[in-house]
Amino acid sequence: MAWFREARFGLFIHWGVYSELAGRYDGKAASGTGEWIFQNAKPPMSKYEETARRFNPVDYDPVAWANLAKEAGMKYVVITSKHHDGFCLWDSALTDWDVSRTPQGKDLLEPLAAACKEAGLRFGLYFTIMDWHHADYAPRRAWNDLHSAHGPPVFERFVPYVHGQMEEIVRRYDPALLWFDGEWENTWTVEHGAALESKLRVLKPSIIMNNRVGKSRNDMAGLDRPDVKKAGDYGTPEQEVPARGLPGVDWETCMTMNDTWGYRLDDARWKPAGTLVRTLVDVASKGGNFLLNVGPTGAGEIPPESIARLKAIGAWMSVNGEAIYGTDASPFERLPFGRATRKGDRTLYLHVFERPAGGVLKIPGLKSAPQRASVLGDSAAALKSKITTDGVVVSIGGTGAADRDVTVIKLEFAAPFVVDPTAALPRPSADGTLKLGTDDAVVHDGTLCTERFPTGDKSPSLGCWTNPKTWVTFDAILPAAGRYRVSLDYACAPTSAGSEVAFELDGERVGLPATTSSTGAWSEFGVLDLGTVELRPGRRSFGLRALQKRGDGVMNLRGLRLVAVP
Ligand code: FHN
Repeated sequence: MAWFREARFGLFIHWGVYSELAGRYDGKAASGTGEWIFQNAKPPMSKYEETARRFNPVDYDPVAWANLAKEAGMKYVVITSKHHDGFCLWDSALTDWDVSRTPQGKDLLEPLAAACKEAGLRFGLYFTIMDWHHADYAPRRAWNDLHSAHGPPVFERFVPYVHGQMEEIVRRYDPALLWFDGEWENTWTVEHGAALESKLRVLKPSIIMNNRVGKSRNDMAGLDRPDVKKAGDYGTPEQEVPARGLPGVDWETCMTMNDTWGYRLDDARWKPAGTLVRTLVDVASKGGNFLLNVGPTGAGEIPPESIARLKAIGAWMSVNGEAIYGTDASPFERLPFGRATRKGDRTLYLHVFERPAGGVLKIPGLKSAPQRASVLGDSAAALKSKITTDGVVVSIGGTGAADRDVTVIKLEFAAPFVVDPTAALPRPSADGTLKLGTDDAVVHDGTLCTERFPTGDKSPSLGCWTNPKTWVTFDAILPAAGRYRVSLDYACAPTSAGSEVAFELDGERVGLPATTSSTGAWSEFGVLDLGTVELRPGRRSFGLRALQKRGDGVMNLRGLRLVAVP
């Protein structure tokens, strides 16, 4: 895993005949992501197959793709050799549902493998188990009209097809990594995964495989399931950064730049480049890799919006890459200004998201004085730092880096640094009030979005709580025992009034569930009383779970407030 851990950042490419459809079928926009169009628009497979005759990537420039990944600071590339529609980007001896049906009839993987090698990038292949095209894949899609004469699918005839195709692509392209997917339907079993994994380990012992070769991921989140033996080499959280990383295992968050993996002409919901830089930093600070996706068009063009973002990330990485590559997770549970990464125990990188007023950065919990402090990109100039009873402070004002998305401060130590990881966890104020805001929240089993009402407001709220399985915790330090009244600062539109939430203390439910009422709108906030709790001193964890969602969302949550009561 050494190169993978060093790399930290890679390019995901979703490309296939669906890219030619660009999210539209029969003159209408289909729902969902571009690469799922066969499942969502449900064309007969015989019609869908015609797309291959139009898939003519005249603008495909694999050298430019590899160079773009390199310029972005990425160290590996993973391309879809075959997605769920079963279409192969290479000329497979085991099917003709492949590049041989396209106007050019050319292998599309080989030139990219060569270009990556030339650019010094590791080459990886995505491969799906689920195959909507194959006659023996089960369950067969009812609108696949090609196999009526074939009789019902026999999955055990499909398994050798997977093995055969894997052998083809591993022997032909010698990939460093295999990115499995589509393993979640019941027909693919733990045993199928284990057999494929061991075969591949013999074929190429150094190959890295993700956990989706077997059945050990938890839901779509990609976390390892405790009840199933671990499969593959690393976990695959998708479209999310696990709140505390995945301690003890290697992992990689894969993410789109807009809302689709495969190209959709109408998807303009691009994340700003600065957000993507912060996500990369967030992932690295939790010890993971970031696999960022592009969906080229059927003609083979990476959308200009993706190119612009990759270049912007690359500009940041060219200055700050040393704070990402080969780093370890942050020693701090929380930092008020951003994130940290480290190299061993003598180098700390502080990723400053919020520049401190007055230019003095406080690092609560850092108990060792650095020998040297500097800003990446301007390492010649040493910054002043000193140790205080609350941690180290570094003067970063006037470093000339104020306008960057994330400024990185490097701290070097003469001896191993010492950290109190929980120093920045919230504590009650002198009047006995403990205010927990969205910055203190840890979101589990899904993602919530951050919204500000009105725009620019200092206290953001957590919204988009459409998945009732998603839940939130707040951790805090209580210096003494006490009795506290608990309430939520929340908003709820009339259509969602009546959602139920439960309050938990250290993982145990406390009191009766509370029911939301309308606060007038998602942008108007009110108070929801959760009752009174007795708290022991020390670290306490407060949880909020949705028991019932009414309408669009559970609530917009701006914070949790505990007020000491006699
Ligand atoms: O269904 C796919 C999806 O199309 C896309 O390929 C992502 C990438 O991780 N994986 C699947 C869902 O988990």
